[in-house]
Amino acid sequence: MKPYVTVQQHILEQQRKHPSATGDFSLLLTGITLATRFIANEVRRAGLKDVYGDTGTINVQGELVQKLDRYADDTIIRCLNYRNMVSMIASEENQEAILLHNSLEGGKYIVIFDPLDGSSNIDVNISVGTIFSILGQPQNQEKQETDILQCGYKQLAGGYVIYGPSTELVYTTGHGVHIFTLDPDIGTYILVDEYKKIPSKSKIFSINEGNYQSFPNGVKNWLAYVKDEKNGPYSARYVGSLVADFHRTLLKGGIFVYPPTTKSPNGKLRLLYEANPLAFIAEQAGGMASNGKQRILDIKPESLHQRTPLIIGSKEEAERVCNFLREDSH
Ligand code: AHM
Ligand code: MG
Repeated sequence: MKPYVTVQQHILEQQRKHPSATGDFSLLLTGITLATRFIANEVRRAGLKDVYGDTGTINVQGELVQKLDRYADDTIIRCLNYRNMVSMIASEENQEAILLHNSLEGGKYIVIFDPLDGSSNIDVNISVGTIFSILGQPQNQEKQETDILQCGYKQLAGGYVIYGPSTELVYTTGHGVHIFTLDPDIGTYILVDEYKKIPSKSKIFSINEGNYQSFPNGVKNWLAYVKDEKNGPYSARYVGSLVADFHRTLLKGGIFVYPPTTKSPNGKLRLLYEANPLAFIAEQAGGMASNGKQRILDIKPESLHQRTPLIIGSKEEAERVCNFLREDSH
């Protein structure tokens, strides 16, 4: 019989592979999993908010009904502000990074996250997610917001939680990609898949074609390729929740593309808390992530909320999109 393994056990096991580890890192990841259990619980009740909220402002506990992204953001911050482990937190919800611990000893880690990705989908009961990226805090210097601007390849961990029909946690610390499902009755994430690999090719493409007119020619040419009978048939799948589109891509293979558009000339998705952690997972799963010109994990960030085009998924499919983009730029 397959043993049951909880996410805490798994993280401790991973940590044993690093003899110098102090346990802080495991504690930090435990803080993140705790936050996502709170958020999963709240997301599950999202449809009831208006019913219990009367005017839409007060919930059954007599508290102000918060927008779910604000709730998710506050919850993650509360769950991470423990034992001086985290120096700085940054998220999509806050313009500036939040400095938690400025002492030289405390604060070994920086955590960057998208608290509730795809939150515009909540109203229509479609999966949303939390994405997180963990970086090391440069030591022996005054901590400053620019410490966050590290290339993605320096991430210590990256992961996400998808709040779908079940709540699933996917993470990597650079030793493979591991997937857990939350058992809502016992409130614990249980390991369901270790060392997950993306199928190297798969005929699924995922892109918001409503923006077709403003795509670069390379993307238009690639779309012509996937729709050409002799190369297919390809299936089109697009949720509009990055975590959901990526999770499908991880499990079934295929390619997700968010190119530059007239409205978002640098792409729409954020480098530090959307593209980087997912790129780390994609690469660890044998896939690929690029902005069309370079590896996502090699991009040197210049600002916290910087955007990037994103081509992510099965290696063969991602390379094909990049080749079409390259051909067009000649
Ligand atoms: P948000 O940060 O405003 O929620 O936008 C991010 C979301 C992603 O989850 C998703 O991949 C993308 O926006 C969808 O964008 P579009 O509606 O332009 O297709
Ligand atoms: Mg988002």
